[in-house]
Amino acid sequence: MGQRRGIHYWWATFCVCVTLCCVVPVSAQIKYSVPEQVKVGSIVGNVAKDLGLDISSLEDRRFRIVSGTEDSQFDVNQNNGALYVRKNIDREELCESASSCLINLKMVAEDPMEIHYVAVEIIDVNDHSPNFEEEEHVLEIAESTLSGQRFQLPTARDPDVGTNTVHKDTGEIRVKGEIDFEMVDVYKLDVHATDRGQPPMSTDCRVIIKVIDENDNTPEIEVTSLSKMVSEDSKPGTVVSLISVTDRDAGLNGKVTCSLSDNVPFELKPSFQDNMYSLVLKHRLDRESVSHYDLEITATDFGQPPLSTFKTLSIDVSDVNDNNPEFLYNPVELYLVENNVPGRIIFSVTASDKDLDENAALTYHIVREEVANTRFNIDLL
Ligand SMILES: [Ca+2]
Ligand SMILES: [Ca+2]
Ligand SMILES: [Ca+2]
Ligand SMILES: [Ca+2]
Repeated sequence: MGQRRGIHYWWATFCVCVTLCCVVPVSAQIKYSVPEQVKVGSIVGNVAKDLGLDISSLEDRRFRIVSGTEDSQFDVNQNNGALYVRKNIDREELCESASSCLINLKMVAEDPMEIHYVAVEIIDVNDHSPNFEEEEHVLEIAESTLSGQRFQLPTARDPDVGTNTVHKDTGEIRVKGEIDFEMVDVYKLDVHATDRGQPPMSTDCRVIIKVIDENDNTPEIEVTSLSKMVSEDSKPGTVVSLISVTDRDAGLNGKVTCSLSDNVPFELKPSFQDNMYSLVLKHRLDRESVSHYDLEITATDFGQPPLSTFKTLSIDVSDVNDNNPEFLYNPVELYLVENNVPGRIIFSVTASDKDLDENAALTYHIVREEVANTRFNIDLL
């Protein structure tokens, strides 16, 4: 039993000795900060002094940085213990978009061996301006777009961090008034993206907003000339009216076709000029049949859905003396009793005329009397 306790004691002592022999002093971490792009050779801090090392023995103890590659941004001066910038520091290259950029350095001194960890925080400098994905951005919006509607702009990126960059979610264009293709069909804006660095940096992006036409205008009919009175003996082909149609929309939305009401002796003929029509007589007229026409002209665009407008032209047919008077009874045969006193009305005849006004005003004459020495006279009643 006593021998067994002795073995345990020996083993415990051995373990403690081994552990103590492997212990290397490790200091609490020291942290420096340095801005990126600082001049090569700049002193970050006196690391030997801050670690409490004897500066005169640094060279003998081969005090050095052991972490990282040979390409390290930092080195230590063994003569004075200063940690200095060995090559240009680019925070964006080292840490990309990380908000905090920390470089950990492992430093050793030999005889006796000491290990120290030093952290260097790289402070961002506003050395990049925001950059748009494209120099020119084309945006197409319908002219019916309501005020307040938002459109995302191309993203501007800035590799810096914090206030030196731009927020990736910002950059919207908001409609703040009425969009009317017929007033303005294209807007050209220069959008300015600025970071909040000191000093701020900015860049521009040309934004071209193309307004897409919609069929929001009905065609308009303008009567440039009109003969309100057309003689009934006018020849077919006689121009009665000139009409122009317009539509403020573009493309098919502004292309217009014109039509005329059916069953009328008129027709619309397109002119050699765009959107001009002549209203011409198609057949001969007869005032005695139809003395007045209300012609309805319809102008319709090719939009989807199409829009139409209407106009009514009133045309009177003027009379021409193209009808002979006609007696109500012809011939008339009558019997007359003898011994009539002069002036006595013995008979009345009636004739009518389908024409109008003077063309229908009748006078009566006796044109032939076979009995000699006229005994009859005819007067208007
Ligand atoms: Ca930067
Ligand atoms: Ca920036
Ligand atoms: Ca339109
Ligand atoms: Ca239209």
